[in-house]
Amino acid sequence: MTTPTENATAMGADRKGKKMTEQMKTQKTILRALAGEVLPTPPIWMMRQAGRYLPEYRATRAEAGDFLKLCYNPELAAEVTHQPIRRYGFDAAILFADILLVPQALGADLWFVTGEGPRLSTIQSQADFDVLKGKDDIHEVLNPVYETVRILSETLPKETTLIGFAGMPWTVATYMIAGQGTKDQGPAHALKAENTPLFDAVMDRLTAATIEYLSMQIEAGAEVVKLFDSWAGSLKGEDFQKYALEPARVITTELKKRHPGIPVIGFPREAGDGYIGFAKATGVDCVAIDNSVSPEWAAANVQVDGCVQGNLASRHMVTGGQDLVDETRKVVEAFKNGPHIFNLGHGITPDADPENVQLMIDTVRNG
Ligand code: 1CP
Repeated sequence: MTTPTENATAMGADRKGKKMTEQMKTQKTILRALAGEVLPTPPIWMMRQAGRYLPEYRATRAEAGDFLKLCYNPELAAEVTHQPIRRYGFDAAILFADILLVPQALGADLWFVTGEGPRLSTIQSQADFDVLKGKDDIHEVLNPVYETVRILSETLPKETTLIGFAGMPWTVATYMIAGQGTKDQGPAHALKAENTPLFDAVMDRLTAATIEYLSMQIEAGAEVVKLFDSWAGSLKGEDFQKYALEPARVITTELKKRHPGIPVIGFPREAGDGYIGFAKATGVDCVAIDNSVSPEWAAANVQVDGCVQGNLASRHMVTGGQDLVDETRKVVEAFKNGPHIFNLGHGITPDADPENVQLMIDTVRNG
């Protein structure tokens, strides 16, 4: 028996009944899903697909010296971006870089402590911010990233979509204010409450820098951009509107003005009810969903407005087995009547088994 979706696709129409053009049919699958097409098999990629769970990544990172040197070495950064494509044939490659390169380009000190994570100089006062304000040319530091994008746009397989990305102002600000990752983003919430003008100035500086950074990635060849707001979930009520939704709207609007047609994926992680209406309010083409909400809920409340991405729990990449297969099928099933890009709900962790990734892909593609 064919589903209504398969029927519609077979008849050459998308779910809104529009006739599909030849060009649409030959486009890359990720771009088709982002344009609102319902595909019989969802395209798939995985957050942090280039990373420590892969032995070939660990080898290239060792060759580069350390993580930051890898980010700023275009040949090696392109190599690790290719690795999961070569191994698994994902439908998209995500530029290898980090959201914390932007603070560094703005003049913050940045280093990584092995086994612990990122460390940065902090912003506690106007004087700390003024040091950064003096640094206007972010591209000086970020040029190697654009070079990585150029290499990738020339060397990726023709069916693979190249995704650029940046951290969203709130998420990046949480690291810049605290000087490290925090469980509850306490220092950023404190600065927001105690010195709102300074906090707002940091957010505005980051919003402007993010637009310039993503714009350069697009010019260099990124075909889609993703906005990572990993800590959006700790913004409640009006704060969510002001510091998650509004920056996403401003950044998306400006990018689309400069680069008409560029698809944007928004990821306000753990937004809960904040996911509802997010695409309409911001203009993003796709909302990435974490696994704190069920795929059935997301289909009913978010996918009604367009493409969604997600949302298998990343722990299945560690635990594997029948559970992985069952849960993968559930995600595919829940989203099958609308545009969907299969992904995890958050990044794959370093303790994941590469064979489980293959099992997930086989399940998505072969049922
Ligand atoms: O030791 C190592 O090799 C470093 C591990 C690592 C990797 C592989 C870090 C440090 N960053 C990255 C790459 C990375 N980071 C990518 C590349 C592309 C891919 O997905 O394959 C991307 C998109 C990111 C984005 C990123 N960095 C986010 C947003 C997404 C998310 O996971 O929520 C965040 C919050 C960061 C900060 C960061 N960078 C690295 C670490 C360990 C962290 C998190 C620190 C914390 O837990 O607070």
